[in-house]
Amino acid sequence: MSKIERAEVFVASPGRNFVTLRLTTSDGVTGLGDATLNGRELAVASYLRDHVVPLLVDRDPANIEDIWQYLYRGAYWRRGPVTMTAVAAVDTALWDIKGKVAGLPVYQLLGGRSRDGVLVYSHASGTDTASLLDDVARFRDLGYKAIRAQAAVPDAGASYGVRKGTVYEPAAHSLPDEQPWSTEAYLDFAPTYLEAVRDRFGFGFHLLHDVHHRLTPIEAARFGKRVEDCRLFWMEDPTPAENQEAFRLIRQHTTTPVAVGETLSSIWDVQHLITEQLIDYVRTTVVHAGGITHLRRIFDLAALYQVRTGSHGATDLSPVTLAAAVHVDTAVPNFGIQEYMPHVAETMEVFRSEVRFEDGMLHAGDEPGLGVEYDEKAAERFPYEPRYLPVARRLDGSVHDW
Ligand code: GCO
Ligand code: MG
Repeated sequence: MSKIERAEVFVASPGRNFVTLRLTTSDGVTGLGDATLNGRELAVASYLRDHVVPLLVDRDPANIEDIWQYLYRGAYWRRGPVTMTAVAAVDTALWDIKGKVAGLPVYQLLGGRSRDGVLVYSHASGTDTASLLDDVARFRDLGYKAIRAQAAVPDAGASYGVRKGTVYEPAAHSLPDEQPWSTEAYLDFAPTYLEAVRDRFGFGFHLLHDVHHRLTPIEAARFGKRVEDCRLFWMEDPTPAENQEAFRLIRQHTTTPVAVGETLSSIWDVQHLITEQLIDYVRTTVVHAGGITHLRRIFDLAALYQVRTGSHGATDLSPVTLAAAVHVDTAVPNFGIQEYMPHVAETMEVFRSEVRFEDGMLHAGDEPGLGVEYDEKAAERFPYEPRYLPVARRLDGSVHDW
C-alpha cells in the first residue's frame, strides 16, 4: 500500500501571497493543494502544519473520501473558511495524486468531458466610464466572450474592483486601506456605466457586474430592476449572504440573475439559496469550499435546482485552484461560467500550469492529475509579506461591507 510520506506547507509571495500544500507518497508521487485565504494566510498555514500534517502521515492517499470525512468530522469544530481551506488543500492534493497514479487528468476521474472548453469572464475596470469602455474594448480584442465591468464611483473614492496598474486587491500596504463608500452615489452611477457598455458594444457578449456585498436586499432589488435592460449575465453578491433568506426579497422584484458564494465554505452555507432557487449561479470554489470532493457535492445539489456553477477565480486563488476548478468545470453537467484573471509573470514562474486560454475559453490540458508543478526554489525568491484586504467606511466614518 502506498502511504502519504511527507506533507510540506509553502508560504511565498510571487506577485501576491500564496499558501501551498505538497503531499508526497511512499512511491514518490506528489500532489498539490492551494491553501490561500487572502489576508489570513498564516492561519491556514498553521492549521495545516500544526494540526493536519501530523494526521496525514502514513495514511493511504487513495482514500480521498475517508480522509475528507476524518478531517471534517474529526475536528469537531465544523465549517468556516480556515478549516474548509485547510481541508480543501489536502483534498485537492489527493485528487492530483490519484490522477497521476491512474495516468489520467482529474476531469476524467470526475466522469470525463462534458464540454470542449470552459467559458470564462475577466475583469474590465475604469476610473470613470470612458476608461472602463476602453478596457472593455481591450478584453473584447483579447477574445473574451464574457466581461465583468466595474468603475470607480464619483465621490466614493476607491470603489471595489477597479485595478490600479497591475495591482488588484489588496493594495500594497501592510495595513488595510480604508476606502470611502456611498450607496447612494453607487446606485446613481453604476447603472449608467453598464448601459454605456451595452450602448457602445451591443449584446453580442456576456456582461457581468459584482456588487460585492454592498447593498441591502431592497437596494439590491432596486438595482437589479434598474439594470434589467442591460441583460446582465449576473449581478454578483448583491447583499451579504449570512442570511440566505434575504435573497427572497431580491427575487420578488427582479429578473436580473443572481450569483453568490465566493466567501461561503460549505454546502450548508448555500443550502437554502440553492434549494429555494434564490440564486442562479453558485460561486463556491475548490480552495474555500472543502476541495474537489465537497465542491462536487455542492454542484450536484445545485444541478437538481437548475442552479449553475460560476466558480470564484480572482488572482488570490493560486494556479492550483484555477487548474482544479477548470477540471471540475470540464466535467460537471451544470457548469455556467468560470472567473479568470490571468496571474502575473512572477506567479507563473513558481506555478507551472497546463491550463491554457484560447478564444474566450480555458482548457485543462491532458497531463495526469491537475497539471500544475510547484517550483520551491523559485518560490524562495519571493518571501511572504503580510497584506490585508481593504476595509470600507461610509461617508460618516462607520464600517460598511467591503
Ligand atoms: C471576485 C471577488 C474578488 C474578491 C477577492 C477577495 O469576484 O473576484 O469579489 O475580487 O474580492 O477574491 O480576496
Ligand atoms: Mg466577487
